[in-house]
Amino acid sequence: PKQKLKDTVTEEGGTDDLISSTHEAASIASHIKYHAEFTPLYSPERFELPKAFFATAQSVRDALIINWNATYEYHEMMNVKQAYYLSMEFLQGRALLNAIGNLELTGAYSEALRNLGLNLESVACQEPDAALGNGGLGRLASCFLDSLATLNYPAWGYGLRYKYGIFKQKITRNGQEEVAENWLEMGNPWEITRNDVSYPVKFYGKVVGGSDGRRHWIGGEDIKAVAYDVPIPGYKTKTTINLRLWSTKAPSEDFDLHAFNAGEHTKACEGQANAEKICYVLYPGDESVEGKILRLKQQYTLCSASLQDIIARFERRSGGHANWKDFPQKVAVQMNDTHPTLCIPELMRILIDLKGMSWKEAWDITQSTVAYTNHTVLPEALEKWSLELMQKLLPRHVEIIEMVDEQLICSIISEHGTSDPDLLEKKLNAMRILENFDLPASIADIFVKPKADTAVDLSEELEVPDEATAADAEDELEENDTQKKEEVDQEPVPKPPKMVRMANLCVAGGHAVNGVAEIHSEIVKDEVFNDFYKLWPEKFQNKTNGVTPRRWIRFCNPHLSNIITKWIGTGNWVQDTEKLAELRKFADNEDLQDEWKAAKRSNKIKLVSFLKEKTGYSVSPDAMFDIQVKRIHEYKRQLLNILGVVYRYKKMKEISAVERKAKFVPRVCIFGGKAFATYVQAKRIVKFITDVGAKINHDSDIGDLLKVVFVPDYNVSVAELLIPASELSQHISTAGMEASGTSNMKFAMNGCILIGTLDGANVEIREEVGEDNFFLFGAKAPEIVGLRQERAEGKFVPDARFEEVKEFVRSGVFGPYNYDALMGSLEGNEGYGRADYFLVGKDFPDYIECQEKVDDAYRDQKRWTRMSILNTAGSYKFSSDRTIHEYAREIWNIEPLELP
Ligand code: T68
Repeated sequence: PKQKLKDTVTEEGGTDDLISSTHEAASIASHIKYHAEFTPLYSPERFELPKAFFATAQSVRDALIINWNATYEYHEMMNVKQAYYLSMEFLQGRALLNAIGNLELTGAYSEALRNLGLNLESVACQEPDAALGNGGLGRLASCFLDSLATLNYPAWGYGLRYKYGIFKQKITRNGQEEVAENWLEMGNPWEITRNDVSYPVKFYGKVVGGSDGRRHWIGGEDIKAVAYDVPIPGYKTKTTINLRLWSTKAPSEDFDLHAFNAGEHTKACEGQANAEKICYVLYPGDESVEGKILRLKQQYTLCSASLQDIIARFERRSGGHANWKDFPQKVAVQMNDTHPTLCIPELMRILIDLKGMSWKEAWDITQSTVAYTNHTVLPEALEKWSLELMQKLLPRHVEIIEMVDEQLICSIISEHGTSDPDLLEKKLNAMRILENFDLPASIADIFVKPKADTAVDLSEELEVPDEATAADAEDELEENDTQKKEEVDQEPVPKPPKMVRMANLCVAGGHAVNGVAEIHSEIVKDEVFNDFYKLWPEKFQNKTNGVTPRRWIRFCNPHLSNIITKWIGTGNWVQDTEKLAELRKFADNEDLQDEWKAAKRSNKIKLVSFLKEKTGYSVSPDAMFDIQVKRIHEYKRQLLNILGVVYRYKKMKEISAVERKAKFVPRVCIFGGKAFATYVQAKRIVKFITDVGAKINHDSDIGDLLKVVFVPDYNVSVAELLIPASELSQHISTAGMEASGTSNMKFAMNGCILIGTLDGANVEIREEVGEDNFFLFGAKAPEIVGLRQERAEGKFVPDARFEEVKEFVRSGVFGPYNYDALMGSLEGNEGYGRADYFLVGKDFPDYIECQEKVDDAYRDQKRWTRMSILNTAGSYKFSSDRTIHEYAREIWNIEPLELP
């Protein structure tokens, strides 16, 4: 019989919560060998690591497929309500260790590979990260899938199968350089191509009225979306849900054989190339018109293919007698940010034009089905599309959006009345979906004295767009651009372009709107969408983010996990994180403290060799590991961190070696993160950090007292190594600007202490771990507007230490690079724009004083370890299981369904 010794600590500090039987390992080994031979992707001669990874992954996939099929069949049979998470991004990372961990087969695989002369960890390292996302938003989607499966919810994810995910970041003497990463080059063992699941998707063309009274959209460009399924296993459950990713192709009849045979090879392949390029890259640069069109095509492909698939499933499960009123009782669609907003007009279009429903019926169904999550309050990040562009690409959707806009106008009027036309106009301008768009005639009439600029041009409003094709749409848009530029030369006041505000459409079209942390959801209600909140208070909710404790502690930090299991007395904190709170009672226990420190140290030692390999820098595991890893963005204030480091360095240089040792705690300051390729200021920050590192790390006066390391190509796998090894982590955004943050949760879970502002989920983390166990500094969200105002009025007097540090940077100590633009952005310097919009100067003194408190706390290792334990204990709330339960109950209205 199989002997499973659960929750056993292995010699190495163990990866196993399950020791396999010899029999199980032998059967896995032969399965791996089978795949190496009969599902070959490599030459037969050698069984080397890349091939071993593939064969191992294929053997795991077989197990996943069995569970995937069983789950699918059961859901199909039970016909329960299902949730669909639509996201342009899924940042999955590697799948192998996660899958075998969830299947409780880590021990067995480890032994099987050992018997084949290999080591599980080295095999796992062969897998490229699936990096189909930019950052927090994409990673959140992946954590949600893990929780949905683990909690047995009937749910699927829908996304796009980008050929190139996020770029690979190279750090050179110029700072960041981007290189395309072809993650599919060696094949993807986890995906299942569904050649039988594809849907037509069209663009451009025209809309005509049919004899049946319906509107018909005749497409100008047709492609098809093909399904690729990625099985998502739950932890210790059979439930295996699906992530369905769409890839785009031209319909097969699109290949022009005649042209090809006539020697016009490029022309013959044009259709194929055009269709395939839609799924080429994650977030294509959208500064050009072509880039914008491509991004909108991506968004529409996701929405259209997913909805066609969802509807086909609904119809099939209804056994050919679809009762459309039941649709919202069977389907919930969650839009991850505004990127899938087109779901709203697309569902309306399908219901009205194809299923023959009335506007009212279709609207009720759509509203009860879709919901929207907001992830940002930065005004420049709220998505808007040019109406002109959208009208060319999606003419029928624009008609529908105009109707929704009209309907919204009516709601606004009934809320505010017409007695105060100025107020009404203000509300309409702020809330309408269509921006810079005249009022429809019927509505303009209600203004007692219609103003000249709100007078109606009916012809423009109701005009049916001309037929357009892909090629002339692009030409025309560019022509219009030039025309506009010429017009600008003559006309003093150009008309602002008409835009579609996607967030407003989401709020109007969905039944729920949620923020991702309490403070963020309050800002959503009180500021960004305040007018909507007053109109529909019942729609607004909070769903504080969470992270999966499987990937983010159990599998990435087995050593600490085993200690936790031992002290709590059970391993089921991995599913029920509330149990972590029981660690509180042992926070001062010396034995636990010793074990805790040993785990941290072993993780630090692992990181030391990784850093050496990736950067060439040697760092001491005795120093405090202080980490800031996240996308490089001015509001996240990596600049505040590095200026703090520079200040520390300057102070170190001003005193004797003996004083230096007494005054400063040795630190390794680690940075990581990618800057958007066209974000110039963010790239300067990367360059600055690497220059500071190059100087300090070679300064023999300083030695191990201070090191600065920029880890290149930060991604999910790198995070899995960094987070368990960190002791202090920085979450220092300007208050009110970080919606939530999720790495803060991962760090706290792994016993890392946070230094941060009262922003995003920091607020709730601090509440849970306790004020004494969080290093708080900085201005509070409600003060920010006033502080910016003060600056603008020239009333802000910067602290002398801030002036000193900037001066030091400008003096050239960090090399020949010209830092004027970077330092200038922190001053009222006109040439550099926003005059310290992110308030680095304001928070600097408080920040460096807080960092001194960090040093003091670290000197007392007992105190520090206690703080560390209390961070893990207090992190129980931040499991994505909790978040998913809340979405399921309060937005989707779905129930778990466990396989019998
Ligand atoms: C992040 N947003 C928030 N956006 O910044 C972060 N945006 O506070 C939050 O924790 C996280 O979402 C999850 O809620 C993003 O990551 C993007 O990546 C993004 C991508 C494309 C367009 C706009």
